[in-house]
Amino acid sequence: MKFQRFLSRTSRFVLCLTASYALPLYAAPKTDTASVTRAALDPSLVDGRGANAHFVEQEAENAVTDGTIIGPARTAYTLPAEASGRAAVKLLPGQYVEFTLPEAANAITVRYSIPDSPTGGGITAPLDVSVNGRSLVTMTLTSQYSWLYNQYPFSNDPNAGLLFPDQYITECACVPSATTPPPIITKPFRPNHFYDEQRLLLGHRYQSGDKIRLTTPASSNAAWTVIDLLDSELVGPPQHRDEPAVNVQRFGADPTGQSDSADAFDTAIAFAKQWHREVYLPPGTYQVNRHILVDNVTIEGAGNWYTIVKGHQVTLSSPLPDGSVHTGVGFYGKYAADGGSSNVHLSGFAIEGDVRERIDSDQVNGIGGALSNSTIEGLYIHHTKVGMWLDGPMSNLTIHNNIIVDQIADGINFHTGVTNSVVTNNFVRNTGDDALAMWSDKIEDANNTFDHNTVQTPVLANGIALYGGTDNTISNNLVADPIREGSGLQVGSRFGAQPFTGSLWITNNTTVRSGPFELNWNIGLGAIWIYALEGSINADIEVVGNSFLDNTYNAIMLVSDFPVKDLYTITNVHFKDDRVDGTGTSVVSARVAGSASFENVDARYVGAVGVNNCGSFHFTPAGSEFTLIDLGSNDGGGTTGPWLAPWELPNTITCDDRPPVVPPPPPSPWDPSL
Ligand SMILES: [Ca+2]
Repeated sequence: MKFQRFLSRTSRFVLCLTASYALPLYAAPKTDTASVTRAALDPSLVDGRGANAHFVEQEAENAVTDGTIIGPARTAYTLPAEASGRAAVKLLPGQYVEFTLPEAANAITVRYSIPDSPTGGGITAPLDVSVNGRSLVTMTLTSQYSWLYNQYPFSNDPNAGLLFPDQYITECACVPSATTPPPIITKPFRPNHFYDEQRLLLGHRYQSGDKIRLTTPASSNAAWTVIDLLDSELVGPPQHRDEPAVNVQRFGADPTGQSDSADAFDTAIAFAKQWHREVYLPPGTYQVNRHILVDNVTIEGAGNWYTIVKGHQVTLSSPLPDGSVHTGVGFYGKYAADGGSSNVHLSGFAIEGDVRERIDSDQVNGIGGALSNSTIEGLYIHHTKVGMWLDGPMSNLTIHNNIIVDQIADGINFHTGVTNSVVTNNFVRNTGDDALAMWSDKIEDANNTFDHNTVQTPVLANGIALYGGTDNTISNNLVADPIREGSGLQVGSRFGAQPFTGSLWITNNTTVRSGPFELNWNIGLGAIWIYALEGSINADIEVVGNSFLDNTYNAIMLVSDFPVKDLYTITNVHFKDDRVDGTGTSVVSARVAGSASFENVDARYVGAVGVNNCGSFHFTPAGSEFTLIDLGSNDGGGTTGPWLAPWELPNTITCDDRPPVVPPPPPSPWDPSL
């Protein structure tokens, strides 16, 4: 999403009265060693929100270890910041972390980080897995898919100088190439995307109470191994399909992964379409190093733990018409310009890509093209650029029950005229850009729903982002730990998107540890960030029933940008029945002209004055250009009093963008009397 290019390079917008950068430190929740969390929270605090996953999650920082807990800390470009719950365990060679299984399991997922190689490109290192003291297997961890550096769109070279010395950078608050003497740039510059995850079938069903120990061998070549969390799961048996389903192995597909199976897939698909049958991918690893074109076909695997479609990146001799200079494994519908695809149904397999750098013109996504009247269900998508990048116009796609992790860019993006489509019960972790996005580029996305998805630790940009569109719904999602240049939920007139029209419903979502620090603006964001950069936002936006938990800075931000602050406004946003449990600074930060209404928006543990109202920065005697409409029952507050105090209404200037941050206590059950 070419994020950084669009950010303000000016600090003029920041009218700070104080400059306290004290970053919050948070106490880890006290939990027993078998404790299951969701987004590092007691599950009761996020009940009904997010995806209903097949696995249970345990944070390493709550487990038994002789290593060192790192964090909690939220400063970008650090290992704790990118960890779930903003904390993890660092193991030196010989050290371990041990989890007690909370439920029966035969499979685990380890989220970890190990160092990069000195010149970039990654290393591999061992991790011993034992159960109840008996050695089981040694995993081979890798950092080949992690560790990016430098300015957007990043580099794998930790020793590189600035990629764009002619661009403003916040570290020196200068344009390095235009500055004398040149600023000293610390290398590696802006390291990020530290983590990766790996799945392991244990080969045996273990019971609740059994102890899974992860040990870094004393001889490990990795100077350290950071373990963030363990997911454990009882995976069902592989799903077999007999005739008449078309088995790709009949057409020469190789389940050992030794020989290329792409042509066999094509032949099987053609045969299946001719005879109106489904395609079956039996258990195995199939090497596919290009797109598989899908149209009017059903492809089913044996389950995403068993059927793995795996590719390596291929450098093309000349660019493709779509601009790609690489290709790789992916299932693609026909592009809309070629008529698009329809009636495609993909389920029950994994897509393992090999994307290690960000090249925006490359189509190296897990799923791509246009897929109307289609379903994508039960996939596990790993190490591709974007998990699912749909290029419309297209309509009626259902994306259900998928896991998308360790992406170079977005998780799922509805790009250009995607309509009447649903994204539900998906789990998205460690994307390198927006985890879930609708981008109304040229043609608006309309009548779509993102519901009951879980998003964790997008290392850049937002958990869920909407750039234009009409009558879309974001509901019942759980978004945790956005890290930089984005927030939990963004509504933005950006990236050339069509305007917001009709209504936008943002209902019953929960964000946690969101509202991060905006490095380029040097201010804190809000967990929901409404951003009028390229035009006014005046569609009906209903923000109802959401919980914004443990906000690093603000819960709600409405903002323009300094060069356009007198051009664009935000109006017609309505907050109702929302809960704000803890803000480092304010509940609302308004840095734009316009208005919003508030009804039964309750808050507690508010770290600064409830409303930071800068309006459009004219500071006239008439007050701020932004008006808060109080529809009643906006209760609670912090040490500075009620969050929406009468003296702040409707438009008292309270502009203080950098008040001291007062870290709130960890989220806890909500007091119903509020
Ligand atoms: Ca963690």
